[in-house]
Amino acid sequence: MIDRERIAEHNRELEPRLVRDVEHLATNLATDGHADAEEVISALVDFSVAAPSWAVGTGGTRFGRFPAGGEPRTTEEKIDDVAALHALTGSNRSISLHVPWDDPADPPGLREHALARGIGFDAMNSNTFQDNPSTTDGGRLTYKFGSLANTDPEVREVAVAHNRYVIELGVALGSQALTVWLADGINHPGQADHRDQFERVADGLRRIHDHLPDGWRMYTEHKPYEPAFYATVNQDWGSSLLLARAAGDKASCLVDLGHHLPNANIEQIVSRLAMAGRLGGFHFNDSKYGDDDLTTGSIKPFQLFLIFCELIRAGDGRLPALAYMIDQSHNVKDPLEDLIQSTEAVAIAYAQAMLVDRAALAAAQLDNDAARAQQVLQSAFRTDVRPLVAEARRRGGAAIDPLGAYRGIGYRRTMIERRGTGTVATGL
Ligand code: RM4
Ligand code: MN
Ligand code: MN
Repeated sequence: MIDRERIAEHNRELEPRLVRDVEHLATNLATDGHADAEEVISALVDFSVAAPSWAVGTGGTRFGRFPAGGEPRTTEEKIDDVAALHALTGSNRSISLHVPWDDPADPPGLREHALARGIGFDAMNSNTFQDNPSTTDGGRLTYKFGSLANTDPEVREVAVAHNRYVIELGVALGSQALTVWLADGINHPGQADHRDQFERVADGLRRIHDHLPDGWRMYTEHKPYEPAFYATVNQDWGSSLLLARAAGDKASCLVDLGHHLPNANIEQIVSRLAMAGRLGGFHFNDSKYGDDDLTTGSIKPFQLFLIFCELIRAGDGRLPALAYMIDQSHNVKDPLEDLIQSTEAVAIAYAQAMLVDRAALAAAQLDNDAARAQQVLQSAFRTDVRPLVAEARRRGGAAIDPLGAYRGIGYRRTMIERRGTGTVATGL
């Protein structure tokens, strides 16, 4: 655990400058008719984005893996890393598990372990894209040709049963949602029938949905390609919407920012799904070409800002209560450093979107005044909101400069001493 006192110590030096920056920015915002600085800060204090258990370890590519060292060896240690992250950012209150990469032998014990560190369980993820030694065997029962879309009813049964198992595990942990991302699809034209595959998946999702307890949500996550390179069953937001509708009332769509064909207008997709009442949540990351899983906001920060504008529009001025999570894979950065930067990027986009003068924008839109509309958006996007984000962290007892504090405290060094250099924390 990262000692709060170490963080406070680190903050002391940076406080005078922060006080000046916040004052200056607050005065300017008030003069320019933007949202009140206090309003933004308090929204940020409340905000949290979940960390995925698979992102606290180094991800590999198909060409290799270069571990950071000190990676968590168990799900407990993954929780410890998220608790360290949360201590620094104040905005990562929960962890999202991936089963069977995480398959705790003692769920109540794990729940207590997390609770003691102030960490909760976000959506559960079910993995049916790899054979699972306890259910499929890579022989007769295998996900090689799909899970819920498989032509073999026995394999479909095993996939449904796995998802139901993940729900039950989630109940024991205090989670309230299941995210289903399927690798099911077609690699070669003619290999399978598009419609039959879709109908089998819809049927499987309905059966999984039937198993959801009250108060639970289920998210369908689309992705255009990989590992199926010709067609995936849940290919795009339209397919995802159809599948969520077929599954049932508790199902909605999850938008992973990397799961779109190049140049897709993701903010418009967000708007459409919200309008259809089926926007469920996000997997934040960034990409240049495909599902690159890069640091959120590192490539297209304007897109991230526009997405948050749509969210605030959907929530009529507030951020809707959806499932917000980071989904990344880091192969050259220290995973925790990347998560710190991603969390900050999400908070920045949120703060900037809050600064949009929505009344002025609506008026410009009514007048067909494109130049004025752009000015309104840019005036929010180009505001350096980092002091507000840092102030929110400070008020929550977290670090003014989380990356500096992380390095200063030497968390990675300590973990390498404790856990060694040869550990692998992720199946990616
Ligand atoms: C997929 C997708 C899922 C994630 C897996 C590990 O590409 O993004 O959300 O669970 O990767
Ligand atoms: Mn994802
Ligand atoms: Mn992905």
